[in-house]
Amino acid sequence: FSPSDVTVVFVLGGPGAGKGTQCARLVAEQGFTHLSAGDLLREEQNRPGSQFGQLIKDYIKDGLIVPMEVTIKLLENAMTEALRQKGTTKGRFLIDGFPRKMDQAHKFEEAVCPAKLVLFFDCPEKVMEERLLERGKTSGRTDDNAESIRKRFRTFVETSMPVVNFYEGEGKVIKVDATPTPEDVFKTTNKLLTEKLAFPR
Ligand code: UP5
Ligand code: MG
Repeated sequence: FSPSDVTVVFVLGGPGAGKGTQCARLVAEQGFTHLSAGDLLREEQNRPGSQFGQLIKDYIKDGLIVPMEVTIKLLENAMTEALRQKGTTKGRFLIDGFPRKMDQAHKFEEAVCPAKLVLFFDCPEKVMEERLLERGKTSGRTDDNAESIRKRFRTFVETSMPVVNFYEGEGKVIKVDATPTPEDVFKTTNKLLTEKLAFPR
């Protein structure tokens, strides 16, 4: 995809920081297409005949990062499909929960499309843990339990935070405090993102 046609915003933040919640609102407000890497992986895991089903299942339960070939292909296909459905070559995408590792960031930008901005939802582990345990009562997600949550936090700190720091160095990160109410987080996010997209520097 050409960056003159396609705007990519990576949406990062720890497990339970509120990436999905905020993306849903940005779709309603700003006409982005929302692609959650985690949701795409869970869909692929359940697709009959998928050769990656068991692998994805094991990685997610252990809070580990699925090999990037799988995730990047799913994202690329979903982007193509979204544009096809809209009958256009131009679009704006929120890529939620990806890249989670430095090599994924490089590979995606090289093979698919460079990222314009990174939204980073900053949230203390204590708050994220409470949210995930609460959601775990009804979510059915195999990783919303105390043990998997601990592993997810660890992967985030050790492997995914360096990605945020890298883009910070590139001046591309919009950092938002994710602890207020969803409504207040959204107001801040929407304002900062609109400004940055209009005036990139
Ligand atoms: N909530 C949200 N905002 C709130 C607020 N401001 N105040 C109070 N409550 C708030 O929110 C989580 C919960 O908190 C919800 O109940 C919500 O109502 C509440 P959500 O918006 O779902 O947060 P999000 O950041 O999206 O949390 P999620 O659990 O989806 O984050 P993860 O990053 O852990 O999950 P993801 O689906 O992205 O990845 C899952 C796994 O897939 C990874 O661990 C990994 O194994 C695998 N994966 C890869 O391997 N590669 C990838 O590229 C992506 C994923
Ligand atoms: Mg999510």
